[in-house]
Amino acid sequence: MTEPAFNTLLLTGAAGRLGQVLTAPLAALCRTLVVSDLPAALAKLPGPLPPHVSVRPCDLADTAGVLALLEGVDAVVHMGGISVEGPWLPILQANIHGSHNLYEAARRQGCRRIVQASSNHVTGCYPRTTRISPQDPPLPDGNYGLSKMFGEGLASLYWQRHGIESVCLRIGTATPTPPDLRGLCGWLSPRDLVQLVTRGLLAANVGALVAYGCSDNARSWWDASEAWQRLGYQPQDRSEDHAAAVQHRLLPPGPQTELQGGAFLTWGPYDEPPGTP
Ligand code: NAI
Ligand code: 15L
Repeated sequence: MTEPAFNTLLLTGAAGRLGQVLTAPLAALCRTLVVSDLPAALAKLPGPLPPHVSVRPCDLADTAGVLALLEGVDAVVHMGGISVEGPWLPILQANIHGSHNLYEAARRQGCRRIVQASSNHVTGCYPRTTRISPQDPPLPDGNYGLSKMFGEGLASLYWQRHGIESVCLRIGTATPTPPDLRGLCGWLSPRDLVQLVTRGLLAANVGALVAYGCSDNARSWWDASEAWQRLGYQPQDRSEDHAAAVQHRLLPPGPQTELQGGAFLTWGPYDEPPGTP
Protein backbone atom coordinates (compact mmCIF):
# COMPACT_ATOMS: atom_id res chain seq x y z
CA MET A 1 0.00 0.00 0.00
CA THR A 2 1.27 3.51 -0.80
CA GLU A 3 1.85 5.90 2.08
CA PRO A 4 -0.68 8.77 2.32
CA ALA A 5 0.73 12.13 1.19
CA PHE A 6 -0.12 13.84 4.50
CA ASN A 7 -0.31 12.87 8.12
CA THR A 8 -3.05 15.36 9.10
CA LEU A 9 -5.18 17.52 6.82
CA LEU A 10 -7.78 20.07 7.96
CA LEU A 11 -10.90 20.86 5.93
CA THR A 12 -12.81 23.99 7.01
CA GLY A 13 -16.38 24.56 5.84
CA ALA A 14 -16.74 20.76 5.78
CA ALA A 15 -20.53 20.83 6.10
CA GLY A 16 -20.91 23.18 3.13
CA ARG A 17 -21.68 22.22 -0.45
CA LEU A 18 -18.05 21.96 -1.56
CA GLY A 19 -16.82 20.63 1.77
CA GLN A 20 -19.11 17.64 1.39
CA VAL A 21 -17.77 16.95 -2.12
CA LEU A 22 -14.18 17.15 -0.86
CA THR A 23 -14.36 15.10 2.35
CA ALA A 24 -13.91 11.58 0.93
CA PRO A 25 -11.19 12.50 -1.63
CA LEU A 26 -9.23 14.40 1.02
CA ALA A 27 -9.60 11.53 3.50
CA ALA A 28 -7.83 9.36 0.91
CA LEU A 29 -4.77 11.66 0.99
CA CYS A 30 -4.02 11.53 4.71
CA ARG A 31 -3.83 9.46 7.89
CA THR A 32 -6.22 11.82 9.71
CA LEU A 33 -8.67 14.26 8.17
CA VAL A 34 -9.96 16.87 10.59
CA VAL A 35 -13.27 18.30 9.36
CA SER A 36 -14.49 21.54 10.89
CA ASP A 37 -17.44 23.90 10.61
CA LEU A 38 -19.87 25.78 12.85
CA PRO A 39 -21.48 23.42 15.41
CA ALA A 40 -25.00 23.86 13.98
CA ALA A 41 -23.78 23.07 10.46
CA LEU A 42 -21.86 19.97 11.57
CA ALA A 43 -24.94 18.67 13.37
CA LYS A 44 -26.64 18.39 9.96
CA LEU A 45 -23.71 16.65 8.24
CA PRO A 46 -24.92 13.44 6.61
CA GLY A 47 -22.93 10.34 7.62
CA PRO A 48 -21.26 7.99 7.68
CA LEU A 49 -17.78 9.54 7.54
CA PRO A 50 -14.63 7.51 6.80
CA PRO A 51 -13.14 6.08 10.05
CA HIS A 52 -10.06 8.33 10.14
CA VAL A 53 -12.12 11.54 9.96
CA SER A 54 -12.21 13.61 13.13
CA VAL A 55 -15.03 16.14 13.53
CA ARG A 56 -14.09 19.42 15.26
CA PRO A 57 -16.69 22.20 15.62
CA CYS A 58 -15.10 25.66 15.51
CA ASP A 59 -16.14 29.19 14.63
CA LEU A 60 -13.36 30.64 12.45
CA ALA A 61 -13.82 33.96 14.25
CA ASP A 62 -12.73 32.32 17.54
CA THR A 63 -8.98 33.02 17.65
CA ALA A 64 -8.14 30.58 20.46
CA GLY A 65 -10.37 27.89 18.96
CA VAL A 66 -8.67 28.17 15.56
CA LEU A 67 -5.22 28.07 17.17
CA ALA A 68 -6.14 24.78 18.87
CA LEU A 69 -7.70 23.45 15.65
CA LEU A 70 -4.40 23.83 13.75
CA GLU A 71 -2.35 21.80 16.22
CA GLY A 72 -0.55 19.01 14.35
CA VAL A 73 -2.08 19.98 10.98
CA ASP A 74 0.24 19.67 7.94
CA ALA A 75 -1.99 21.39 5.37
CA VAL A 76 -5.40 23.06 5.21
CA VAL A 77 -8.18 23.16 2.63
CA HIS A 78 -10.02 26.32 3.65
CA MET A 79 -13.62 26.31 2.38
CA GLY A 80 -15.26 27.83 5.47
CA GLY A 81 -16.89 31.23 5.65
CA ILE A 82 -19.77 33.20 4.19
CA SER A 83 -20.09 32.19 0.57
CA VAL A 84 -22.35 34.89 -0.86
CA GLU A 85 -22.64 38.67 -1.03
CA GLY A 86 -24.16 40.27 2.07
CA PRO A 87 -23.77 42.87 4.86
CA TRP A 88 -20.27 43.77 5.99
CA LEU A 89 -20.09 42.73 9.65
CA PRO A 90 -20.82 38.99 9.27
CA ILE A 91 -18.38 38.86 6.34
CA LEU A 92 -15.79 40.75 8.40
CA GLN A 93 -16.07 38.17 11.19
CA ALA A 94 -16.24 34.93 9.21
CA ASN A 95 -14.09 35.70 6.17
CA ILE A 96 -11.63 38.42 7.18
CA HIS A 97 -11.13 37.81 10.90
CA GLY A 98 -11.64 34.07 10.32
CA SER A 99 -9.02 33.76 7.56
CA HIS A 100 -6.58 35.90 9.55
CA ASN A 101 -7.05 33.59 12.53
CA LEU A 102 -6.35 30.61 10.26
CA TYR A 103 -3.09 32.01 8.86
CA GLU A 104 -1.89 33.13 12.29
CA ALA A 105 -2.67 29.68 13.71
CA ALA A 106 -0.87 28.05 10.75
CA ARG A 107 2.21 30.18 11.43
CA ARG A 108 2.21 29.43 15.15
CA GLN A 109 1.53 25.68 14.74
CA GLY A 110 4.00 25.08 11.88
CA CYS A 111 1.49 24.29 9.11
CA ARG A 112 3.14 24.66 5.69
CA ARG A 113 0.36 24.82 3.04
CA ILE A 114 -3.13 26.33 2.69
CA VAL A 115 -5.43 25.81 -0.29
CA GLN A 116 -8.11 28.44 0.07
CA ALA A 117 -11.39 29.08 -1.70
CA SER A 118 -11.11 32.53 -3.21
CA SER A 119 -13.78 33.51 -5.73
CA ASN A 120 -14.41 34.89 -9.20
CA HIS A 121 -16.06 37.80 -7.34
CA VAL A 122 -12.54 39.21 -6.70
CA THR A 123 -12.78 40.25 -10.36
CA GLY A 124 -16.57 40.44 -10.70
CA CYS A 125 -16.61 44.03 -12.01
CA TYR A 126 -14.73 43.18 -15.22
CA PRO A 127 -16.94 43.29 -18.31
CA ARG A 128 -17.81 39.92 -19.79
CA THR A 129 -16.17 41.10 -23.01
CA THR A 130 -12.76 41.27 -21.28
CA ARG A 131 -10.56 38.19 -20.93
CA ILE A 132 -8.54 38.40 -17.75
CA SER A 133 -5.78 36.50 -15.97
CA PRO A 134 -4.66 36.43 -12.31
CA GLN A 135 -2.11 39.11 -13.26
CA ASP A 136 -4.86 41.69 -13.87
CA PRO A 137 -5.77 43.97 -10.93
CA PRO A 138 -8.67 42.85 -8.73
CA LEU A 139 -12.05 44.53 -9.37
CA PRO A 140 -14.24 43.11 -6.56
CA ASP A 141 -18.01 43.35 -6.93
CA GLY A 142 -19.02 43.67 -3.25
CA ASN A 143 -18.23 42.95 0.40
CA TYR A 144 -17.81 39.25 -0.31
CA GLY A 145 -15.38 39.75 -3.22
CA LEU A 146 -13.44 42.22 -1.10
CA SER A 147 -13.10 39.64 1.69
CA LYS A 148 -11.74 37.11 -0.80
CA MET A 149 -9.18 39.73 -1.95
CA PHE A 150 -8.09 39.93 1.67
CA GLY A 151 -7.66 36.15 1.73
CA GLU A 152 -5.36 36.41 -1.29
CA GLY A 153 -3.48 39.20 0.51
CA LEU A 154 -2.97 36.91 3.51
CA ALA A 155 -1.57 34.24 1.20
CA SER A 156 0.98 36.70 -0.18
CA LEU A 157 1.99 38.04 3.26
CA TYR A 158 2.39 34.65 4.91
CA TRP A 159 4.43 33.37 1.95
CA GLN A 160 6.73 36.41 1.84
CA ARG A 161 7.24 36.70 5.60
CA HIS A 162 6.73 33.18 6.95
CA GLY A 163 7.25 30.73 4.08
CA ILE A 164 3.71 29.30 4.25
CA GLU A 165 2.65 28.28 0.73
CA SER A 166 -0.88 28.94 -0.52
CA VAL A 167 -3.00 28.24 -3.53
CA CYS A 168 -5.92 30.67 -3.84
CA LEU A 169 -8.59 29.19 -6.08
CA ARG A 170 -10.81 31.85 -7.66
CA ILE A 171 -13.65 29.38 -8.05
CA GLY A 172 -16.28 30.17 -10.68
CA THR A 173 -19.58 28.31 -10.25
CA ALA A 174 -19.03 24.95 -8.56
CA THR A 175 -22.28 23.03 -9.04
CA PRO A 176 -23.14 19.53 -10.31
CA THR A 177 -23.98 21.03 -13.74
CA PRO A 178 -23.85 24.64 -15.06
CA PRO A 179 -27.01 26.41 -13.79
CA ASP A 180 -27.43 29.06 -16.51
CA LEU A 181 -25.78 30.99 -19.38
CA ARG A 182 -23.30 32.70 -17.04
CA GLY A 183 -22.41 29.33 -15.56
CA LEU A 184 -21.18 28.16 -18.96
CA CYS A 185 -18.21 30.54 -18.50
CA GLY A 186 -17.23 29.74 -14.93
CA TRP A 187 -18.53 26.23 -14.22
CA LEU A 188 -16.29 23.96 -12.14
CA SER A 189 -17.49 20.36 -12.11
CA PRO A 190 -17.29 18.30 -8.90
CA ARG A 191 -14.52 16.05 -10.22
CA ASP A 192 -12.52 19.01 -11.54
CA LEU A 193 -12.93 20.69 -8.13
CA VAL A 194 -11.46 17.60 -6.49
CA GLN A 195 -8.56 17.51 -8.94
CA LEU A 196 -7.86 21.23 -8.54
CA VAL A 197 -7.82 21.10 -4.73
CA THR A 198 -5.69 17.95 -4.78
CA ARG A 199 -3.16 19.58 -7.12
CA GLY A 200 -3.23 22.64 -4.86
CA LEU A 201 -2.11 20.44 -1.98
CA LEU A 202 0.45 18.37 -3.87
CA ALA A 203 2.06 20.65 -6.49
CA ALA A 204 5.61 21.70 -5.61
CA ASN A 205 6.88 25.28 -5.25
CA VAL A 206 3.58 27.13 -5.50
CA GLY A 207 4.56 30.11 -3.32
CA ALA A 208 1.40 32.19 -3.14
CA LEU A 209 -0.36 31.18 -6.32
CA VAL A 210 -3.69 32.56 -7.54
CA ALA A 211 -5.56 30.35 -10.01
CA TYR A 212 -9.02 30.59 -11.55
CA GLY A 213 -11.06 27.50 -10.79
CA CYS A 214 -13.17 26.27 -13.68
CA SER A 215 -13.56 23.31 -16.01
CA ASP A 216 -12.54 23.19 -19.67
CA ASN A 217 -15.04 25.86 -20.72
CA ALA A 218 -14.96 27.18 -24.29
CA ARG A 219 -16.75 30.39 -23.15
CA SER A 220 -14.45 31.13 -20.20
CA TRP A 221 -13.53 34.76 -19.46
CA TRP A 222 -10.30 33.68 -17.79
CA ASP A 223 -6.85 32.96 -19.11
CA ALA A 224 -6.02 30.37 -16.52
CA SER A 225 -3.35 28.38 -18.35
CA GLU A 226 -0.18 29.53 -16.57
CA ALA A 227 -1.41 28.77 -13.04
CA TRP A 228 -2.99 25.49 -14.19
CA GLN A 229 0.35 24.42 -15.67
CA ARG A 230 2.13 25.17 -12.40
CA LEU A 231 -0.44 23.08 -10.55
CA GLY A 232 -0.52 20.28 -13.12
CA TYR A 233 -4.31 20.69 -13.34
CA GLN A 234 -5.99 19.31 -16.46
CA PRO A 235 -9.78 19.72 -16.36
CA GLN A 236 -11.82 16.70 -17.45
CA ASP A 237 -15.25 18.30 -17.92
CA ARG A 238 -16.60 20.87 -20.40
CA SER A 239 -19.47 23.26 -19.75
CA GLU A 240 -20.29 23.27 -23.47
CA ASP A 241 -21.68 19.74 -23.10
CA HIS A 242 -24.51 21.34 -21.07
CA ALA A 243 -25.01 24.45 -23.24
CA ALA A 244 -28.22 23.43 -24.99
CA ALA A 245 -29.93 22.82 -21.65
CA VAL A 246 -29.10 26.15 -19.99
CA GLN A 247 -28.06 28.87 -22.45
CA HIS A 248 -31.56 30.37 -22.49
CA ARG A 249 -31.39 30.97 -18.71
CA LEU A 250 -30.23 34.54 -18.09
CA LEU A 251 -31.07 37.55 -15.93
CA PRO A 252 -32.76 40.76 -17.25
CA PRO A 253 -30.23 43.13 -18.91
CA GLY A 254 -28.11 45.33 -16.62
CA PRO A 255 -24.77 45.16 -14.76
CA GLN A 256 -25.67 41.59 -13.81
CA THR A 257 -25.51 40.54 -17.46
CA GLU A 258 -22.73 42.94 -18.55
CA LEU A 259 -20.23 42.23 -15.76
CA GLN A 260 -18.67 38.92 -14.78
CA GLY A 261 -20.04 38.85 -11.21
CA GLY A 262 -23.64 38.28 -12.33
CA ALA A 263 -26.42 38.36 -9.71
CA PHE A 264 -24.10 39.52 -6.90
CA LEU A 265 -24.11 42.93 -8.67
CA THR A 266 -27.82 43.29 -7.92
CA TRP A 267 -27.35 42.91 -4.12
CA GLY A 268 -26.46 45.69 -1.68
CA PRO A 269 -25.34 48.26 -0.72
CA TYR A 270 -26.34 47.46 2.85
CA ASP A 271 -27.19 50.12 5.40
CA GLU A 272 -25.57 48.87 8.62
CA PRO A 273 -27.14 50.11 11.88
CA PRO A 274 -25.27 53.23 13.12
CA GLY A 275 -22.82 52.64 15.98
CA THR A 276 -22.16 48.97 15.22
CA PRO A 277 -18.51 48.15 15.94
P1 NAI B 1 -21.29 26.93 1.71
O1 NAI B 1 -21.93 28.18 2.16
O2 NAI B 1 -22.15 25.78 1.28
O3 NAI B 1 -20.26 26.40 2.81
C1 NAI B 1 -19.50 27.25 3.62
C2 NAI B 1 -19.41 26.63 4.99
O4 NAI B 1 -18.68 27.53 5.83
C3 NAI B 1 -20.78 26.40 5.64
O5 NAI B 1 -20.95 25.04 6.01
C4 NAI B 1 -20.79 27.32 6.83
O6 NAI B 1 -21.44 26.77 7.99
C5 NAI B 1 -19.29 27.51 7.10
N1 NAI B 1 -19.03 28.74 7.84
C6 NAI B 1 -19.62 29.96 7.67
N2 NAI B 1 -19.18 30.82 8.59
C7 NAI B 1 -18.30 30.14 9.38
C8 NAI B 1 -17.54 30.49 10.52
N3 NAI B 1 -17.58 31.72 11.06
N4 NAI B 1 -16.77 29.54 11.08
C9 NAI B 1 -16.73 28.28 10.57
N5 NAI B 1 -17.42 27.89 9.48
C10 NAI B 1 -18.21 28.82 8.90
O7 NAI B 1 -20.29 27.34 0.53
P2 NAI B 1 -19.68 26.42 -0.62
O8 NAI B 1 -20.49 26.60 -1.84
O9 NAI B 1 -19.43 25.06 -0.11
O10 NAI B 1 -18.30 27.15 -0.88
C11 NAI B 1 -17.13 26.79 -0.18
C12 NAI B 1 -16.12 27.90 -0.32
O11 NAI B 1 -15.86 28.15 -1.69
C13 NAI B 1 -16.61 29.24 0.27
O12 NAI B 1 -15.50 29.87 0.88
C14 NAI B 1 -17.05 30.02 -0.92
O13 NAI B 1 -16.92 31.41 -0.70
C15 NAI B 1 -16.12 29.51 -2.00
N6 NAI B 1 -16.66 29.58 -3.35
C16 NAI B 1 -17.71 28.75 -3.69
C17 NAI B 1 -18.22 28.78 -4.98
C18 NAI B 1 -19.32 27.87 -5.41
O14 NAI B 1 -19.71 27.94 -6.58
N7 NAI B 1 -19.84 26.99 -4.56
C19 NAI B 1 -17.68 29.72 -5.97
C20 NAI B 1 -16.59 30.54 -5.49
C21 NAI B 1 -16.11 30.44 -4.24
C1 15L C 1 -19.31 32.35 -5.36
O1 15L C 1 -18.28 32.87 -4.92
C2 15L C 1 -20.33 31.77 -4.46
O2 15L C 1 -19.74 31.17 -3.32
C3 15L C 1 -21.25 30.75 -5.13
O3 15L C 1 -22.38 30.55 -4.30
C4 15L C 1 -21.69 31.22 -6.52
O4 15L C 1 -22.55 32.26 -6.41
C5 15L C 1 -20.46 31.59 -7.35
O5 15L C 1 -19.59 32.47 -6.68
C6 15L C 1 -20.80 32.23 -8.69
O6 15L C 1 -20.29 33.31 -8.99
O7 15L C 1 -21.56 31.60 -9.45
